[in-house]
Amino acid sequence: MIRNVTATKTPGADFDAIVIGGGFGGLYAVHKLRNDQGLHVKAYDNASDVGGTWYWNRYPGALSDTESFCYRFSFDKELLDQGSWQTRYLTQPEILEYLNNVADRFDLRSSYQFNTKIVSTRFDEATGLWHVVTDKGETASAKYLITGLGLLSAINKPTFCGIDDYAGDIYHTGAWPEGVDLSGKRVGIIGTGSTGIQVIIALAPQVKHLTVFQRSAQYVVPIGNWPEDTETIDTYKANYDEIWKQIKSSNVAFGFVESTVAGIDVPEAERECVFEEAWQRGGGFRFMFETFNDVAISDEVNTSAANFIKRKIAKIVKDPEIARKLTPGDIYAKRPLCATDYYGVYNRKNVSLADVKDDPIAEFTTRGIRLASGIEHELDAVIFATGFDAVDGNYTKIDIRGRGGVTIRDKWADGPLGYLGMMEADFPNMFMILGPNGPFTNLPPSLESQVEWISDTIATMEADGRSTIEPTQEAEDAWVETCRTIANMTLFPKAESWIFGANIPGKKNAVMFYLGGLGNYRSELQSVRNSGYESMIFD
Ligand code: N01
Repeated sequence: MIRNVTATKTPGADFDAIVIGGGFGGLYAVHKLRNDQGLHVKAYDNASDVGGTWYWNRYPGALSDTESFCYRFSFDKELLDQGSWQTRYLTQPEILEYLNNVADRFDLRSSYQFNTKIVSTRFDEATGLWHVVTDKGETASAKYLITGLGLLSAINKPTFCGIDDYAGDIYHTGAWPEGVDLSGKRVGIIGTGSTGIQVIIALAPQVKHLTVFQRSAQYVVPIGNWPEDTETIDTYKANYDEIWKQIKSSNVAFGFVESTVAGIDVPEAERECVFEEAWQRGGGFRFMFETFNDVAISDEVNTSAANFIKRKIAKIVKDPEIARKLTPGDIYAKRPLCATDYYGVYNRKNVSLADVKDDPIAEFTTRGIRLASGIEHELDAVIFATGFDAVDGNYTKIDIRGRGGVTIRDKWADGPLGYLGMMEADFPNMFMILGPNGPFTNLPPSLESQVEWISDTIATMEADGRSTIEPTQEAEDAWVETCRTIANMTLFPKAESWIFGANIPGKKNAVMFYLGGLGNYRSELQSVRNSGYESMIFD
């Protein structure tokens, strides 16, 4: 339903709610608050249209690694029935088209002001309102502030000596311009995470020469991106009630049943068979979580999985020296990667691998990149696939001030920490979608859960005539401690990755996620609601 809203319900405010962000989270928040609840909502996005992450990440090969049937919203049966796709995974243009359709279907664009950055937001204790200021100097006020700034959207672009003297083109995958043609060029790529491996696979057949600057070798399993026919898609549609029920009660929410078998109880030879089947089925999360329930918990089972992948690398990559460089030395505990024949790319004559852990990048020259050993790679273009300042990167760019003028930057000086991944003590009526200490999953079902909880909470406040809500500091500290305890039961903290902020020089390492799974997370949200929000302070 699309509702026409004419006036604010909040005296003295321009709007009832301000939403920042036009990705999955922001769009759903506008829909829930405006169309379902009849609130007067204003939304902003820096981009020229909807899409969020999928608006900016238009790099060659961009693909979701969540299967097509569940990389979408679940809240609208008709929208689910309209869904269509070609292959097991959605490409970036397909996801962007999907989000555009969602925006059309629910008339969401009419609430948005695009090409507009929010530069500051301030909570006024006297009026109980949030005030935002845009980069154009406009101001607006509202009772509720909902931030859908993106978990992985503030780009990380490391600086290198001499970069300004480089005569070629430089691109970052997270801000990819339209109309780039790299065919026939000598291209360098820095970074081999989920993004880098997709770009490498897509560009290798197009460019004259591709030089991969790899700092950490990666465990990559096949993605299994085969075509999906109408019959298969119809079967998903016919079973969506059970599918979404399962997803929302699962851990990683990737649309498969996670293993309940402990690998530690299974002989090594049998583990090998299970890993081989998973390798054939494809999917990074499937390989880590559908095989055994302790790949990311038990050192021994993790080593089995890692050794299995290492043996695959040795088999696939023809040059033993390149295979050696591609073989990871650390544990298998980053967000799992998957792609189509990643290691096979290195058998191509036009692809070379520079191990910049052994021989670091010393500087950019006018012609390319020089390594510490003195080797210079001449390049027409360099791609930074160097990832994101995850979770808080976009928050700390905005001057966000809560009670007493406390800034979010100060609050997060020891790393971004929050209550239920959505709220902060001293920041009343501010709701973050995918904020710190939220679930680590396939994101659409998690952010749907959050937006629905936010919307219920706001509805309760309005029904009860409340002015403000915020968590107690004790509740927030206890939630952060829960996140820490759960994370320490896994192997994830032992690997250096963006999950704990380790990829950004100078960023404090922090437990930024709730690794207890979506099902348990949803139960936690339910119990906060059922308790009458006893962990909250109301005004
Ligand atoms: O970023 P990353 P990403 N010199 O941080 C290297 C989601 N996503 O954009 O590992 C040299 O993982 C860095 O090296 P190292 C998904 O959640 C999903 O690839 O730190 N190298 C690493 O290789 C994913 O996990 C999809 O040693 C430098 C790379 O850059 C998340 O986004 C697709 C460097 C960064 O890897 C982030 O993935 C894409 C330096 N100074 C993204 N600085 C899908 O759905 C960094 N690196 C498939």
